[in-house]
Amino acid sequence: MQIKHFFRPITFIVYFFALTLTASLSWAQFYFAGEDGYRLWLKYDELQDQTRKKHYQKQLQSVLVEGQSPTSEVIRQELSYALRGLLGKALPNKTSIANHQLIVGTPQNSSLIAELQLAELADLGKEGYLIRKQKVRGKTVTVIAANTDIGALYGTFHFLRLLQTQQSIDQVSIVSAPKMDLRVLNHWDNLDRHVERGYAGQSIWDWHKLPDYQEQRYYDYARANASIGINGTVLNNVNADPLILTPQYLEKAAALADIFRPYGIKVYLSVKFSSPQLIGGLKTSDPLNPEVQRWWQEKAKEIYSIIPDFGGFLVKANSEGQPGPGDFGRSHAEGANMLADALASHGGVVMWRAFVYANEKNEERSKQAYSEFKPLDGQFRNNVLVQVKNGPIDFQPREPFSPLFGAMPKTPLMMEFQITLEYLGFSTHAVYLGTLFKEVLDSDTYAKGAGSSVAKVIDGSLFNNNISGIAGVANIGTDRNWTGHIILQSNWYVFGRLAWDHQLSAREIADEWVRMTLSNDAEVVATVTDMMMDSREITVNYMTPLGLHHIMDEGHHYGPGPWIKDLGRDDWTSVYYHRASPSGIGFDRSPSGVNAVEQYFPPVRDLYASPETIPEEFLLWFHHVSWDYKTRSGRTLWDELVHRYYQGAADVTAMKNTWNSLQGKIDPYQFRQVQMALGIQEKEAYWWRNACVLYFQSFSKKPIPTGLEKPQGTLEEYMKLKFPHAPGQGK
Ligand code: BDP
Repeated sequence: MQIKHFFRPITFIVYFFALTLTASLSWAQFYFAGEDGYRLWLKYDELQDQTRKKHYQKQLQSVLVEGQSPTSEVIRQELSYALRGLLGKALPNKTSIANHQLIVGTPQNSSLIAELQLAELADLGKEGYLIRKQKVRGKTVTVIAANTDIGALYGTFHFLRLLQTQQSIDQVSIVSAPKMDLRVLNHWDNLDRHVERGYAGQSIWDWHKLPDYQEQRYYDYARANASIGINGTVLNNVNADPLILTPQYLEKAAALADIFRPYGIKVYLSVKFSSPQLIGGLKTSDPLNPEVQRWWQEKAKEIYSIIPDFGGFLVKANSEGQPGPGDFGRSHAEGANMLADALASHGGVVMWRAFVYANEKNEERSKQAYSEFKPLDGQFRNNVLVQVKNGPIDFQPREPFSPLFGAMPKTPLMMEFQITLEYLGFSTHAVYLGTLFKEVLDSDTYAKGAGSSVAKVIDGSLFNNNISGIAGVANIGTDRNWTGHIILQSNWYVFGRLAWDHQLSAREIADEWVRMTLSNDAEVVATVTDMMMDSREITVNYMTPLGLHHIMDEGHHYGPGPWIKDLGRDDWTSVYYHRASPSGIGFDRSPSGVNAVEQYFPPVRDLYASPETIPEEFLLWFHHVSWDYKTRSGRTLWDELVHRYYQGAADVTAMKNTWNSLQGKIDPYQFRQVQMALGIQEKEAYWWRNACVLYFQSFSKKPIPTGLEKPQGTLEEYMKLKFPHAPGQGK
């Protein structure tokens, strides 16, 4: 574990000269040492509250971690590292059993825990744990017990979280098990280390130096994931390079799998459907061709011979130019099943993506995934999960939930969220996604009547599926702070926490994260948590209020581009989605238009069908309304739209000021990083506001509502801006 960036003599010399020569330079520009963000939420700095620290010290004078497995060793290391940090002193190495105050283990590796005959363990599965005060041989101790070493590791991290967030451990009694089986990060990382839609540096996988060079970062990545219950990682981009399946790269993937195994993390790979042709020398990749099937079976055998616990494949097929079974006249089910058969005997799964749309289909884009996949329900092998993006288009700042959730009862549907902020400001906009994730997970599909939430669909409880899962497109890169922005570390964090337990609230997770990452100071916690809770709605307001969507600039998706038109495909343009005209704005997906609402169950379908009953945040997603349409605030649509854009931008200024009020209460280096990013976010929020309002005004021909300043700049100026080297572009 690397702790801080160290004082370097050269920095000192440069600083000294700078200071003497330039009297006007402010101290605040330089930080010799400070929290650079590398340690994420696992900082374990010494507790400042002395009473609490002493209290913990008394209860943790001696710790026993049972077991000899690599995972037990990880638990031992983490506990000793964390307690040394938090409590400010090393634990004694050995004490007699009678003196232990914390015992971690399983009935298999600990006779002390076996003796307790903990009945609750029966319901906790392979990953659950319990933490509680318990009499052991006549003495009350804290016990962290699980059925497996991995469960004990998760329990340990939970226990440490209690200390990090300064909760009482006097009467601790916790029983916890994950609600979903597969809790997976999807890295859109290419083998040349470019990260598609990545805004935090390069890929953390140094493929060139693997398998021999094993970076410290790989271990810290595993620790961070284990601490929030993430148990799988797809190493490479869904737009997959077929080379990933060659022996050269499999050996590298195996090295990572070896590092991750003690942390309970399985490795998965994205595969290109045409691999049999591209690297196997076959003439076809037709899933019904026996030679193709044999090729995949041999490939699976080869993978499992070096990665015995390999998780399986993630597949993007017949989507955005990727090859797939459709190229051979076969269905998605036939393609997925062929791969599933190759993996089944080894225990692997296929995560088959439902993100498909094709120009030739002549069907409105938002409807296509449903039309293509719903008829296949019941045709997939039982080790296939269909991975569905949260909304029917593409990770927009706000989308209604995808109508596929609830529509395929016989198929385990896996959620795909995007943690990286491709459409919400890259890595310079502070947008906490906890509220977005919760909004989707809590949406009621009504598939089996009221109470059929999306969360219940994907955790498998609504339809009793045999397996369940959730994926998040990672926002991780080589930036020292991992995610390009301190606040955006919280999105990795909240994804893991909700994957474990979707009933937690976005606020309590934000609160936890702030305490562990920034400070336990009451003012910091309250202020930053509030800021985070509001942040996504603010971004929706300055980017895509009232149900607008897909109006960003083309290709790189950076900044506003409502004017984008005339691309290779209509459904890549902005004008296709907002349909602004002199008479009004919005996409008529109601029964009088393309009727996308028919894909939802009643009463959602009926609610969405009319502008009068639809929740206003989806108004322009489903309806084309006139500029004079009366919104619920009493304002006309035009006035409301402009107000929202203005409100969003003004709220970023307010957020920046709020952050500034915390100076001195947060580590200066962390503070400054966020402060600088907020400065960029503010500029860009006004850019979005001005560009969009001016553009839509060219249709509405209406004045800026009284009381609001005129937008700065001209539409022409905004339209001329070009960013050929914006980061994260697809290749
Ligand atoms: C889009 C991204 C593109 C991805 C695609 C996908 O712009 O880079 O390849 O999603 O999910 O949003 O496959």
